Amino acid sequence: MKDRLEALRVEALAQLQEVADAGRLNDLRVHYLGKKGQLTEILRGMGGLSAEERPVIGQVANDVRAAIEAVLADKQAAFDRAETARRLAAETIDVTLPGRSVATGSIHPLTKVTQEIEDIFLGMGYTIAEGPEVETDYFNFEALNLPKDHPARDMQDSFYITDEILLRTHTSPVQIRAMKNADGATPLKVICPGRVYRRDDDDATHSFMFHQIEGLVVGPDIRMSDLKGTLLQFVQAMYGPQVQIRLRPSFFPFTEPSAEVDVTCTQCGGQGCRMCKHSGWIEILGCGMVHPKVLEHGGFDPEQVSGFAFGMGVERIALLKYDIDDIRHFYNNDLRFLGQFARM
Ligand code: 2NL
Repeated sequence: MKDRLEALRVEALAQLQEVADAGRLNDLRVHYLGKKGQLTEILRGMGGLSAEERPVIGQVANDVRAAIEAVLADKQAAFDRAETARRLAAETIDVTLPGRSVATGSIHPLTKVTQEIEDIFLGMGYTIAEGPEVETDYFNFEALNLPKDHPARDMQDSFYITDEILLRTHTSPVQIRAMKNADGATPLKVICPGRVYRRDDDDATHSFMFHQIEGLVVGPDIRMSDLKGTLLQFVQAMYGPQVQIRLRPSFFPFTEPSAEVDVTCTQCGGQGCRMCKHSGWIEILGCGMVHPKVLEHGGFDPEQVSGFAFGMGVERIALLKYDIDDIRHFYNNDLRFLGQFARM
């Protein structure tokens, strides 16, 4: 039995020397040391040994097992090292390569301009109010003193959903709601940004949907001079301290008196150029003193308080600010256009 064990040791070590890969190494491990392996096979005969022989043979079997295990472990370690080296070579990472940059979006120019206008009025103590884009005839027209036969109320000019419900044509209804919510408390200072809708054929300067920002102040002794000073503050914050304004008489059903406001041309400074059609002035908004009937609809007594209001088109302000020639650029979502407003 001892001879068989020694023969097994010689054979096993010889075979292990030849092993060239980890798979074959494992096969040999099973073949010699496994549960049904050669060593176990020989040791089955231990039962037939005498009490003196048994510890001697047991010692030899342990030596043989230890010798085979030692070579197995050496070989395994060598294969592991080789595998690690192979992977290190194959999986080399060049940490000096620049990273992949993540494509970032940018804020839409209309959003930027809206936020800029909001910030200017927030700085003057105004709050921001928003309201529904689907409105009733009452809030969109009636409360604003637009008579039943006014052209804006025509099916041709507004998007009606029913006889009484339509897409708002301006953000003024939000201001009516703001007045009602104030419940007679003054001063009320609010601006209302949002989308508005008018039935128009789209062209370079018109769109069926556009953005408006309206402002409203109500309080005791609010005057035209307050309106003019506020608008001067606004345009100088928006376009620079050198910009001047002028008011021209105009008409809106919801204000009396009413005016249109021009700024000195943002392009030429008032000298005259293509943009201001050589007049030196550019119209940017409409305004006026809130009509007494509109104050009443808002829950205020026109004998006790007065107010001013103004409204501007965000697209128009943005066209002028960035010298853009066609309003449709704002809606096409062409990244070559939008990308120009990244971090500007
Ligand atoms: C324009 C002119 C304007 C108003 C809007 C207004 C709102 C209330 C009462 C009185 Cl609740 N007025 N809004 C007043 C004057 C002009 O907009 O050309 N917008 C683009």
